[in-house]
Amino acid sequence: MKETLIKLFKDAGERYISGEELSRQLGCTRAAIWKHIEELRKEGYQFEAVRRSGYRLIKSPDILTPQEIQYNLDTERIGQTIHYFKQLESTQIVAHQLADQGETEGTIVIADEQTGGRGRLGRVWHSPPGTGIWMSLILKPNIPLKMAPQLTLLTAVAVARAINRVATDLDVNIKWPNDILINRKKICGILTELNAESDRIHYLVIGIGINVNAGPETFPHELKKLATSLKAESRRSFSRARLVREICQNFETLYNIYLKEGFTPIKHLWEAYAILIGEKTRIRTIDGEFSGTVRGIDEDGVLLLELDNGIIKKIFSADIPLE
Ligand code: BT5
Repeated sequence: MKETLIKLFKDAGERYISGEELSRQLGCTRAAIWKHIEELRKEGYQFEAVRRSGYRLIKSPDILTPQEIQYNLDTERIGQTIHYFKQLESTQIVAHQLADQGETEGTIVIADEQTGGRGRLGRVWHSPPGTGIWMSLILKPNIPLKMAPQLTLLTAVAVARAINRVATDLDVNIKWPNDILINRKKICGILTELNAESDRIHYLVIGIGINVNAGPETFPHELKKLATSLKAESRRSFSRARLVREICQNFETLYNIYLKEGFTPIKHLWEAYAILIGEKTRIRTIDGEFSGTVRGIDEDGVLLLELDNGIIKKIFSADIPLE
């Protein structure tokens, strides 16, 4: 009911909708409509009520409820089911539980705040309330296990393109394998986790964390130099729901291309956003530290580092510090 009400108001734009029209469209009494409008007001929706004309929606809150994200969402699978929580330990945990119970591909778990947001290797992901996007996407691709890291790169391209759609003036970069940067500071991190058996992937959970409306002063001390947000870079606020919608749409487009044509077209798109290519760097891996020049990625999405002795070393997983 609330969803339909919001859709009616959004579709009406500036136009007032009379109580009579609302009760006819929704098939309930005017008293019931009034009750729903009061509930929406409590969620932060602002209505203007004018005698004889009716109501119109003048402002929607910056919230991540399914009704906000799914308004005009043009996808077949991605984001068609959304589980929204005000607070969670980590959206990854809930997405794994749902996937274990057979939840369908494209389902999203999203939270306004995470109390135990996680990065790779048990690192902490700072996820305060009200300003960021903390979401996990369930996928069930029929691909060999070793291809799974390609989906991290695909996700990075989808997020970079989505950011470009809402903030056309910002220069977005991808740092292999899982960081999105603006002005060489981290705005988004991606965490790909999977459940697989021998070479069969049961499902993947792709976690996406984006700093959207956080003021730069709100980052903890250790992140101040490393992290940024869309607001800090552009001095304006963004609708988080719209950005999630853009991510869903861009992701679905790229994912369909990937499933049909493989990684090559995604690789080309990825390269257009990549930083560090041609730069000299030091890379930390579990086998030790290597220094050399980044030459790009291969057809599998593996990083190619030209060592100082000219040998090309394949890097499957690593951290690349930014100097
Ligand atoms: C990542 O790990 O970058 C993956 C982050 C994934 C977060 C999402 S949020 C939704 C979903 N649910 C979760 O629990 N997680 C996923 P990694 O490459 O290991 O980077 C972690 C490092 O990034 C930390 O050690 C910090 O240095 C830095 N960091 C932590 N919080 C940050 C933030 N909000 N913005 C920028 N950098 C941050």
